[in-house]
Order: sequence, then structure tokens, then C-alpha cells
Amino acid sequence: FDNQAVSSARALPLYMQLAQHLRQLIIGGAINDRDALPAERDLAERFSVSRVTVRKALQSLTDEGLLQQRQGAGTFVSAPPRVEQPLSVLTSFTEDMQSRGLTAGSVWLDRTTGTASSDEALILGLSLGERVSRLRRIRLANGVPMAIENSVVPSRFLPDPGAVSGSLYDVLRARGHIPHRALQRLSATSLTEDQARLLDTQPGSPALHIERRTFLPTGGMVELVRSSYRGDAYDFVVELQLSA
Ligand code: 16G
Repeated sequence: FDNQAVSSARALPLYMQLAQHLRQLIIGGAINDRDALPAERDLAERFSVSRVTVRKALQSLTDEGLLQQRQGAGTFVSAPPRVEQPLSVLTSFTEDMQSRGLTAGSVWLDRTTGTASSDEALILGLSLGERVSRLRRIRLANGVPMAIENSVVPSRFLPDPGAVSGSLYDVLRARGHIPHRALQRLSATSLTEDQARLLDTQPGSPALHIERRTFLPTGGMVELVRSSYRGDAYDFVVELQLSA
């Protein structure tokens, strides 16, 4: 614990500063999974704040799913969500998380429109100079970073990327463009320094690089996605059948 982490000299409310500090310790692994947190009164003393502030900070981390409060026993760090994703069904990240009782979130890194690069135009079957929406975000499960996702969608399907705040697929479906089929390639990789920083983990840690091309029922390609999933947080599961 850094006793100086919470200070009334900063603009952010004290409980948010405390929550931020604890969140970093939990996600960074400094407080281990399933460890008990010190009692409210000890935390209050350590950070020179009131117990009300401690309680609010713990409550907000509990709401994010990072902590669990057990009656009579104290506050514990939740086990990190490790997500199992069936490979053969086409779902969105939001749906994947919801089906596991986790809350999906995004930290936006980029949400802009631009001209397709020649590489993107070739893959998406666009004319040179056609516009695309670019969505670059960190995907979170219960506040824990899982993946960095770079989606490129032709502007004719999504003219305003700003319209996406939660689920991209929900916005596409609402516009009548239903993701119907996808081709995906998974390859092993390790995180660069920048990627590791965004995913709150160590540079060089293992990750899965996934390229997905998603098609509409009419056969047109609606998105090109390149993402990096944390190797320690995501499992892909596939069912195999004896070929006929
Ligand atoms: C998944 C897809 C991604 C898609 C996103 C939409 C993989 C590897 N990727 O993360 O292609 O853009 O879902 O999720 O499965 P959203 O509707 O929650 O934005």
C-alpha cells in the first residue's frame, strides 16, 4: 500500500482515489487472488481517510466484481475471471461476458473514420479511397482488461463510430446489418510493451492474436478485426467430431 495514494489535494473524490489505488494493486497482482483485504478500520488509518470513504471505495470495487464482501468474514479479492469461449459460435464480446454473468466494458483508444488503407481495402473488398470506421478499444470483463480489439467497419455499414458506446454488434444489428458468419485465425504471440501496459500485464506475456472477418447474410464483409487476447485470461474451446 502507498500511504500517499489518497490526498485531498487532488480533485478526484477520496473514495475514487482509494478505489483506483486498490484496483491497481489487485489487477497488478500485488494483492493476490482470494486474499482478504485489511479491515475497514485499518485501511482508514493507513490512508488517513474516514471509514465511510473506505466503505464507498470497497463498494465500488465490489460492484465492478473485483472484490467480494463476505458477511462476517471480511472483504476478499475475487478470483480473476478466466473466460472460456466456444470457438464455433458467432457471438459478440458483450454476449460472451453476459452469458458468464460478467459485465463487459470497453476503454476506448480510438473511434474515428478515415480512408481505408490499401491493405484494408483489399481485405474488405472496398474501392481505394472508401471510408471506414475504426474502433480500437480495450475489452474488459468485470473491469479486468481481457483483450485489445481493433475493428474496421466500412462506413456504409457504420457511418458514425461514435454511435457505438457498448456493443458494436448491437449497433450493427439495429441498423439491419446482422453479423452472420465469421472466419477467424488464431496465432500465438507475446505482448509488446505497449500492449502489456494497456492490458495491465507484463511485456512478453503470452497472448492470442486473433484476426476475424465477419460477413453479412448477403456475403458482404462487415468487419475486419485484429485483436490480442491475454493468454492468462482467455481459453478458446472447440468441440471436435469424427468427420463423416
Ligand atoms: C468479439 C469479436 C469481435 C467483435 C466483437 C463485438 C472475437 C475474437 N472478436 O470480441 O470481432 O467485433 O465481439 O463485440 O471474438 P461487441 O458487440 O460487444 O462490441
